[in-house]
Amino acid sequence: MNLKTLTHTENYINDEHRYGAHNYHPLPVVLNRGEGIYVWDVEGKKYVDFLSAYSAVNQGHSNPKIINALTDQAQQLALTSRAFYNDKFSQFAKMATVQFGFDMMLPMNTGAEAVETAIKLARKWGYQKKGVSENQAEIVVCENNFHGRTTTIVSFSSDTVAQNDFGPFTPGFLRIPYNDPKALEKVLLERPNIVGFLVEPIQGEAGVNTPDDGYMRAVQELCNKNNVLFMADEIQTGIGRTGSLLAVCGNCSCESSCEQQPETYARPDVLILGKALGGGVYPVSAVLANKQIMEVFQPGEHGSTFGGNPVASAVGMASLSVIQDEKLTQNARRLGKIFRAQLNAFKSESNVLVDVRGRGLLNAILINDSSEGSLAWDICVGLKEKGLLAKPTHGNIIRFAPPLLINEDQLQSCIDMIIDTLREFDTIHK
Ligand code: IF1
Repeated sequence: MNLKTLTHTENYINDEHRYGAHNYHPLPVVLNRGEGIYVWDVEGKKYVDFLSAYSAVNQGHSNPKIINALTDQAQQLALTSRAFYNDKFSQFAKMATVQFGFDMMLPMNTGAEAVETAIKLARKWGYQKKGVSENQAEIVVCENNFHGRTTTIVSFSSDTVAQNDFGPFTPGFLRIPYNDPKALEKVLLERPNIVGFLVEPIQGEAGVNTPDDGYMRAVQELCNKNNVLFMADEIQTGIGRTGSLLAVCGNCSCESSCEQQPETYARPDVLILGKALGGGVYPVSAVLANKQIMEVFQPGEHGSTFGGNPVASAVGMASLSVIQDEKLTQNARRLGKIFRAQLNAFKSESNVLVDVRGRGLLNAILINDSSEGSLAWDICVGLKEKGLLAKPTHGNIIRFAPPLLINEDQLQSCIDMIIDTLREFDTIHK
């Protein structure tokens, strides 16, 4: 029996391995405190969080205004279900619909629940408004999509790891290549029962796959022309992350979606939000649409115990206010340009760094290794030792997504840590 005293970290990891399901492979760090862009581990070491819980912590860890909204509301009235009205949901719905430019909002909790809501909305709209025959509705999605992990959502995944052994799968979905308006035009012309096109403005899990500037605008025009709902999944890209309030806005960094950039501005029929709508403290998601679409939902046809609860609504309002009041969208746009410029400059002298991509503070680097290789993981372990937490997606891609309130000096020290670490691996991989 090895009597070596285990560290706090090892004890927690061993317990999680023993008692927790093994559905993740976390980086070997055990966190117990978060504030702003920083998190601390159980050994007292401080890190910059460069993942932001997959863009759910845009406003920073334990943002004081959001924590106050959470605790004040929790002490007042936490949960009623929507069997009764409460005094916060209507205010949240009003704030969000005005800010994003839609008539109505249906509140849910997780992103996957909001995506499932959008799928049901599009199908019901298709039967009741478009006249599609019963059970014949089809929804188009993209190769390499990620929209959540329910059995219906993984039914249309192109990722075998996300799909394996979870069948039988939900029918009624078609996959086309991403960033390919011609492929969308073709399928819309060929298939009359299509009711919706579900797409991420930037594909996060696929490795921050950033499409051509005009893609979203082309999608909107094709969907309008063919009476199909354009459904934008902004769960990861929304709420300021890409340097616009919504990534579908393209190059605009205004505080609400607008028509300032007519050539690239795009407006979905159905907007799906999540993650940072909950300010990093509470699961809050939502589907927004205009009345002639949302009205197909009648009482008792869809819902959720926690959807639109007073705490979620208070947190949702605070989360949106912080983005606006602290100009985090504009900060993401400005600092993202600095990040990509410096990483791209380093690319020319590195044999490890192959590509840099992203928009705002949703960025990723492609590492010179196969997607089955361990180099990206090893680089993330190296970054952890330097005090920066990031994690690979799909093997050879590392996503970098700090909280949007990071300042230029903090970003510069993170860029230096990243380049120094890549240089160390450049030496090894000469
Ligand atoms: C995991 C990444 C994965 C999302 C988009 C819906 C959802 C997500 C565009 C569902 C969730 C999370 C899930 C988490 C890791 C992370 C993720 F892309 F962000 F990195 F998996 F692909 N639409 N993304 O990104 O929202 O139900 O999770 O609230 O499952 O490992 P959720």
